[in-house]
Amino acid sequence: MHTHSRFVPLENDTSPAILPAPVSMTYGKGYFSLGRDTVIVTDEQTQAVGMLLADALRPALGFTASVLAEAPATGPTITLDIDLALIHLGPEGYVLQVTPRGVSLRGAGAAGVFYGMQTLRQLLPTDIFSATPLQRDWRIAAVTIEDFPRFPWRGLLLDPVRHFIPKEAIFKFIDLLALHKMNVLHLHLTDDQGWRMEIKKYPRLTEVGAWRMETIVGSLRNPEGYDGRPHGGFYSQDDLREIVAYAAARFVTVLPEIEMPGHAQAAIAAYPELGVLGEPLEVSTTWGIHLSLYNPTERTMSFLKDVLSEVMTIFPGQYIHIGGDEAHKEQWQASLQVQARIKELGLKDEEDLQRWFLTEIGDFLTQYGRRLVGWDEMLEGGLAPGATVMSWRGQSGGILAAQMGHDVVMTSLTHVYFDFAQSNDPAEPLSIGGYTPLDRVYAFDPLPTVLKAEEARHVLGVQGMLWSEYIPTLERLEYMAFPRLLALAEVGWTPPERKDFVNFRQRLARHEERLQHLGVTFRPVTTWEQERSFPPRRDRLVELQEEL
Ligand code: TNX
Repeated sequence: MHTHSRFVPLENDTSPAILPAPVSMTYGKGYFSLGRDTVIVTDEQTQAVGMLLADALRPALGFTASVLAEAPATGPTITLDIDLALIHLGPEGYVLQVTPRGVSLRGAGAAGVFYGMQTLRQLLPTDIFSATPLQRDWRIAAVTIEDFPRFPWRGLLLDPVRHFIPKEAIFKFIDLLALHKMNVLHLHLTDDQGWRMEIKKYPRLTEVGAWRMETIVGSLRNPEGYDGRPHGGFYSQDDLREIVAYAAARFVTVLPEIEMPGHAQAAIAAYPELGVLGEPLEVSTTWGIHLSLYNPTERTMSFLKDVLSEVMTIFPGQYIHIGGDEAHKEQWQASLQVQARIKELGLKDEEDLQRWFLTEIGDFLTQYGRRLVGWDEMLEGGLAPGATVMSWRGQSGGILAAQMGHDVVMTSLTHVYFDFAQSNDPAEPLSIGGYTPLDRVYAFDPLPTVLKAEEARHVLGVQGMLWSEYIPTLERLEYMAFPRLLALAEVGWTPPERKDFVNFRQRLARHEERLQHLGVTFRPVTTWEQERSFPPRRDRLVELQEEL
C-alpha cells in the first residue's frame, strides 16, 4: 500500500536538491558568491579534480576559473585538499564547507574530493548545468556537509549488444553516473546478437560477429516480422582504452563482461568450431534464451583465455565478468563429444561441467591477479572459489552466496531492471514488460535482514540493469534510465534512515531542470493518482516462466 501523499513542489523552496542525499548537512549564515575573481586552489592529488570542476562550470559561467597550486593573498577561493584526518569517512567520503569567504572541500582520497565537487555543483543554482553562458548570481548558501557512501559498488549495466551504443553516448553515461556518485559501468560486450570488442587474435569476432542481418520487430511474444536492416558495431581496443581512461578520471571503473558458456552465438557464428554443433550459425536476429553453448574443448578454453588476456590488457579493474547465466544444457546433453568430455574430466554431469568450465576460467583470471564475477546461476553447479556473484533472479542467490562467504552485488530483477516498464500507462513505449516504477527502485534494500553482520559485509552494493532488446535509440536508453537511475544512486549512497521518497521526489523536480540542461531525456514524474488509474500489467516473472 502506498501511503505517500500526492507530490506537490514546495513553493519558494530554495533548499538545494542534492541527489543522492548526503549523510549530513548543516546550514550556516550567509552565502558564497562564485564570480570571475573566484579561483580553484588544489594540491597535487586534487589538481585533476580541480580541472574537472573548472570544466564543469565553464559553459554556464562563460569563463574558466583558474586552477592554482597556491591560494592568492586575497579573493574568494574554492580549495580542494587531500586530508588524511578524514580517513574515517572512507576513500570516497568528503567534507564540504561553504562560508561567505570561500569553499573548502576535503577528503582522504581524490575520489571523495571528486564526489564533494559533484555536491558543490548541485549546491549552485540549477542553471549552472546550462550548456551556454547565463547571467546569474551564482550563490551558494553557507553549509557544512559530511558525506560518504553506504556501499562501495554503485553500478549500472549497459548492453551495447542488443542495440549498439556509440562511444560518445558511453561518455555521456559515464558523466551522468559520476554526477550521481556512481562508480561502476558494467559493459555487456558479447552475446547471441553481437560481439562488440575488437580482439586482435580473432578478427572474425568483429568482422562477422559484430553484425546481424536484421532485427526482430515488436515483442518476442507478438513479433511483427523483421526490419530487414543490418545492425551492428563494435569498440576498437583504442575506443575501449579511451572509455576506460575517461571513466577512471571520473572515478568510474569499467567492468567488462565476456559471456560463457551460453549467450555465445555471435562468437560461434564467427568461429563455428567453438560451438557444440560445429555448424555455421548466424549472429542472432531475435531475443530470448538461445541454445548455442561453447563446446568445452581444450581449443575453446584456449580461445577464451586468449580473449580474456586481451580484455585484461584493456581493462585494469580487479573484476572481470564472465556471464554464466541462462546456459540451458540441451546441446551438452545431446552431444556424444561433450558427454565423453564429461567422463574424461571425471565430472558428474552438465552442471558439474559448467562449474569446471568457470573454475578453469576463474583460476586463469586469479593467476593474473583478477577476480571473476558471474551471474547467480553459477551457484547451481557449485561456485568457483573466490567468485563474486551478481544476484539477478531476486535476492536469494545473493543471500546464499554471502552466507557462503562470497562477495555479492545485488542486481535483482524485482527492483532494478530498467528495461522493465516504469509505468502502467498504455502510452509507454514498448518494453520487455514487467513493472518497475520509481518508488519500487527507491524502496530496494540491498541488505536482506536475514544476513548476519559478517555475511552482510559481502554485499558490495547495487547495480541497475539496462538490457536493451527493446531500447533501439539513445533517447529511449536515457528515458528508461531516468529518473530510475537516480533512485538507485540514492539506494547505493544514502544511509537508509536518511531516505524519504516524498522528499526524493521534491528534489527530483528540481533535478529535472539539471537533466534538461544536460540534454538528458527523462520520464517526468507521475502522480500516484495518475499511475493508479492505469490497468496493471502482466507480471514479468510470470512471463519469464512462460518463455522458458
Ligand atoms: C535476462 S539478467 C538476461 C539478459 C536479458 C534480460 C532481459 C541476465 C543475467 N540475463 O540476457 O537481456 O534478462 O531483462
